[in-house]
Amino acid sequence: MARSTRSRTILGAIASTPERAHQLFRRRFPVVAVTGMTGVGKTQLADRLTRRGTDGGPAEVGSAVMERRTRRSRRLHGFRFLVVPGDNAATRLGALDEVFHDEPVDGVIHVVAHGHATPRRAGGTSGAASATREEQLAAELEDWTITAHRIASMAVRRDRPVWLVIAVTKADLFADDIDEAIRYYSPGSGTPFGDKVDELRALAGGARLSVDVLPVSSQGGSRNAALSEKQANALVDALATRLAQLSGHV
Ligand SMILES: Nc1nc2c(ncn2[C@@H]2O[C@H](COP(=O)(O)OP(=O)(O)O)[C@@H](O)[C@H]2O)c(=O)[nH]1
Ligand SMILES: [Mg+2]
Repeated sequence: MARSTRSRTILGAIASTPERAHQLFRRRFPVVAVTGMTGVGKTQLADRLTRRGTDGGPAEVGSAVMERRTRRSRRLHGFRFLVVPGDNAATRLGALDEVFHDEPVDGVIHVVAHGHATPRRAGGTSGAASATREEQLAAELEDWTITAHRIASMAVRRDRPVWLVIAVTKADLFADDIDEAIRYYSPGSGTPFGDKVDELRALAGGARLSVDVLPVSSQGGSRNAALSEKQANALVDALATRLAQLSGHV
């Protein structure tokens, strides 16, 4: 009797505050936006972090809709990843609004590939698309400029700090230059990208925004790969560990 009264009370409380219950459920795991231009490797990285197998064959590069992935771990130490479409379509602007304004995320993984983004063919054309590494680096910078502004405006509105991890992926493609790649994306490096990171930190305020730059690779171990599967796994694990630290899981 007492028990049924209590459960009715709890159910009643939940029913009378459906919004709160929804929020509690939604906020169980930290929410992480995954940003970056098309072809840098956002989807594969989110799949790796959530331990989804890449189901054979090359996946469709680029996506017009937000992709949602959940990393489940023991004791609620999971994450929800929202992969923002990289193409500059109307859907992207809506997705950016959603993660940085409407329901601001806890942290951001901005994915870059040191100029190794897989070019997406323009609609209606055939044959492989091509772009030089310089063009790809310039495109990454332009994409970062847009996202950095969104992160800055979110950070200044927040009452608690926001974290940013710049994930330099496809490290298997520049395994001998990983240090150089990390430097290129780092604050205080004096590179075009580093200068933009410095601007973001100045705008957001250093205490409101933490910035990490970490190498990662979603692939490795294949024939001729410069990174072994073990090395690639270690990079993914190191990234996951850092995300857990930033989210107060450990
Ligand atoms: N060599 C290499 N290729 C990768 C890596 N991650 C993704 N790719 C490839 O890059 C292309 C784009 O990856 P995808 O995750 O779809 O990029 P997105 O458009 O940012 O979501 C695909 O052909 C992937 O197979 C990586 O770590 N190393
Ligand atoms: Mg994708």
